Amino acid sequence: MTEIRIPNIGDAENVEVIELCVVPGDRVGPDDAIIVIESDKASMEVPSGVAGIIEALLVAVGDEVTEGKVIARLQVSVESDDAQEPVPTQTLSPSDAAATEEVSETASDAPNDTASDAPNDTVSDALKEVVIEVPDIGEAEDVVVIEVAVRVGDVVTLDQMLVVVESDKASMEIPANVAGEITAVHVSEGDPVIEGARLVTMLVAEAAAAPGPPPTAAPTDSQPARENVLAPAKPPGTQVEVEQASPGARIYAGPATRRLARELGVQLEQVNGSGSHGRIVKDDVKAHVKDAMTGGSTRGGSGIPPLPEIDFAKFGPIESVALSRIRLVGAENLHRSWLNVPHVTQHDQADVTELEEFRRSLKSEAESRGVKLTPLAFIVKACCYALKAFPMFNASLDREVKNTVYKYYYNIGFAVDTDQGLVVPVVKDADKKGVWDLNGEIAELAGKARDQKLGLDDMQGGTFSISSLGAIGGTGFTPIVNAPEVAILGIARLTTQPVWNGTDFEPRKVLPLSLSYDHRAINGAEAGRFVVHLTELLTDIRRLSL
Ligand code: CAO
Repeated sequence: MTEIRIPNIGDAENVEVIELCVVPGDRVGPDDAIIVIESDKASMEVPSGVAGIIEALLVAVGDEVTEGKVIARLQVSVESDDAQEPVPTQTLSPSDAAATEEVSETASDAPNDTASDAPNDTVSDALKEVVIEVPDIGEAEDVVVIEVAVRVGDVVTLDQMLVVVESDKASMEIPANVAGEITAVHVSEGDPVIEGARLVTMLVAEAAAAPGPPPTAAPTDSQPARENVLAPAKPPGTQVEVEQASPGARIYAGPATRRLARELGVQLEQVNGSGSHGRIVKDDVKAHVKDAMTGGSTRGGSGIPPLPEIDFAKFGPIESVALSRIRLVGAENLHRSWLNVPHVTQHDQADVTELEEFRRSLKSEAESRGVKLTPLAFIVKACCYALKAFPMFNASLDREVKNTVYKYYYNIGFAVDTDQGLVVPVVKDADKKGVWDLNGEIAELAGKARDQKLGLDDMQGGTFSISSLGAIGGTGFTPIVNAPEVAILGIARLTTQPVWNGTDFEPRKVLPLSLSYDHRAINGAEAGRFVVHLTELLTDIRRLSL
């Protein structure tokens, strides 16, 4: 067994985990990503380093990590040629020494580079030329320039991206660590580079060229500071997966994905990312190409006219508040589902008079157990019965929409409204649990959700979802299917209504149900039968014991 640790991530500290790419039991190769971390500038995949089987994942989404942190334990595949101690395959690392060299004290000390066309005679005493070099790139091999973002004559600001280089493992954005004018560009796209290679020469104001904030990896006593080295404002070389700036959009994609996109001539701006934060993975690039080849039959979303940009402040006072991470992720999931799944909602009402009487009769027992017994636990139980009777509701369509994948486990997700947004924890093997256990687990998961303590495992593996607005109100709504599940049950508020029993109107407790389903997987008649069956189960809960 071996441990996978966060490799050298330069000077970045407390970098957030934004994605878990594996679960315990997964078999991984040395290059397979285990997690994705993200600093304020970029995101990066942390690869396994060795082949094996993931035994335990020791971090969760949202955790903050620094170099050396153990993120997973791995059972090394003894039969694998790759079995070895993990090596930090992420080799682009920030330089301890800065990558900017001041090359001239005065105009006469112009850089000895034929590419330089710096007009030396215009260099005043107050100006200096500095060369931006490739920083320490660790053991990275085959590093090439993949983008040159500036031209001679450009005036760049501090932190403006100059050049992007890429190795076989990562891409790295090299920013200007000082403001100034580009007087020479020494590289072109496709050029191989090594540490210290000159990228651009800049003319900068002497004051600006003076060492700024100290390098974040400060030189030690045994490694005295080079006096002619400019301290980078932000250390160039923080291993990054480049967020290419394009108008209005940030693109998250790993080097391998970017390479694939380049090979296939795909513009990443046009690709829908299916990963967290809209991160684009290789499959998205392939799906995009497939879409283009087939006329866009497999995925939706393209060609939708954008909403107009409106300056709301023209009409009155406004405030712009950033969406929480949970809302951002939720918005992404809901939008994806809404665009990909043809939704239909089937409405019905269940007479839950007896169920409610039974639930009330358990009130004192619930109190003695220290719990509140709500209708939801009974509904979860009834759903499991209905799902077993109608397996296509406990299924998913495969990505190609060629097969229905039936699941013979019954994991019921339920929407929880939290301060940060909507989350959907999952009650595992709900069909094997009694109402008390279901009630307890729902309360526990809802509590964890509100305290933001849910782990990834708490939210994975759902086969069917329930969204209950019963405690809030309403007579019905259209929940959005939690794809790749194919159906979701919405619960509105139960009310007492006069129901005709053949001779009289009788007061009955009526629970509104709204089942949204993926019409590709389920037809209307099936949905109607499912809901009728569910209402029968809820109306006569003795059936739940059959
Ligand atoms: N009709 C009438 N009353 C209901 C009811 C219904 N359908 N469902 C629950 N209630 C009652 C409960 O019995 C409880 O009453 P008492 O306090 O008198 O015992 C009260 O409403 C509060 O219930 P609860 O919310 O604490 O518990 P729950 O099991 O019903 O629901 C949970 C738990 C987590 C689903 C809920 O708290 C929640 O977060 N709901 C919001 C889900 C949501 O946002 N959905 C929308 C998703 S789409 O944007």
